[in-house]
Amino acid sequence: MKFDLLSTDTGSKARAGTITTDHGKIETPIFMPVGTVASVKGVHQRELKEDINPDIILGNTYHLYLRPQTEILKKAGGLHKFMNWDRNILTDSGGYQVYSLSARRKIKEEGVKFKSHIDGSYHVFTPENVMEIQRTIGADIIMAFDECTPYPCDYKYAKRSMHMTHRWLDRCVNHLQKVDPLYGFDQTLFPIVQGSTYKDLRKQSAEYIASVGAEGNAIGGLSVGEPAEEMYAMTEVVTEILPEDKPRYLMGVGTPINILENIALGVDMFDCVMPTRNARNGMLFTAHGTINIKNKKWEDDFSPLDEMGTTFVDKDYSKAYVRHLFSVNELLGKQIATIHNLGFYMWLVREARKHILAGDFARWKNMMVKQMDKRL
Ligand code: PRF
Repeated sequence: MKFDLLSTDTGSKARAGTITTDHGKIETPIFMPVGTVASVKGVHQRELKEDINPDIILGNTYHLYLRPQTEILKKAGGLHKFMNWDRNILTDSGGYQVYSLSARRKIKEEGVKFKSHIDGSYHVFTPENVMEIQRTIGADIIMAFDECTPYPCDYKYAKRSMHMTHRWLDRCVNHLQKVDPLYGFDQTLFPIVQGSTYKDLRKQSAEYIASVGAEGNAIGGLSVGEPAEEMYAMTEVVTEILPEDKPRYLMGVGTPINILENIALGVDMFDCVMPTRNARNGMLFTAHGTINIKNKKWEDDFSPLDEMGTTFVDKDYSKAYVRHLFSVNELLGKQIATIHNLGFYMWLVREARKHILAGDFARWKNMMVKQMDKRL
């Protein structure tokens, strides 16, 4: 994997760059649509590629390990082939899903024993077997096994957990040194900074992660319920320390405003279920604020879904029509809303990139943040 830093904004720490992997180029800043179980919910791969056009999508180790199971993905020749997606894929390590989804879990130095949220069966994740599972899934970028601490989290726990995440990282690195990629293309490990909402721990964690010298680095443990200002403060501490010449990925963030604010702090990569999940509940993101399309006020509004939108659904369908689809619970409503929201998120990060390259990102960002902070 290669990262070319093309430009840093003058009025902020925002960066524009290009990541190159064996599955192509990723233009940063980037938003990665979430395809948890080998599907970006509600969107066909053809629409995803042609209409939304992301350079990379995300899959989840926790979910894919439970279903269809690693064995099936191995037989398929990896996730790219299984789901017919020939661009980049990143898999999260399960270090977050285990804590947020599993029915029960026990965290020890060796690893995490957890109970499946699907059938109640027991499983163990260790840094070593999570590397093996991700190797078999076959993503281009794989994540270290970590513990994402909850919010709030007391200092003592946060510190102990952070040190364990660092030791787990060493085990991930050691394991990967002993094996080769399975499918003939490179897989790149990203370590994850933790440290809860404590500046000194964040600093210590970022220094440790930086010392490992990975090809890219991630920031975890944020967007777990803390106030946005606290999240930004932590991002700022960490991006000051992580190497400039490697991409930085802020995990599970966030709202369109969160994304722009974190780009301004030097983050290059994002993922979040928000555009897809909220779409299925009728929440549409636009450059002028959010819309609840289920609202009666759209009943006879025959204007395009989003006049400024960049995908075909924005022009082809009216607000009244999409509101109708939601009120009669038609699948198509959710599909249209998903394409709209993902199209909007992609537009937002591409526009951010243009403004970074043009040198006026900070001014544009402040204008957009004001403009998007509305309910229509
Ligand atoms: N760790 C991992 N995945 C994650 C997170 C984390 O801390 C977060 C935190 N918002 C989202 N996804 N492994």
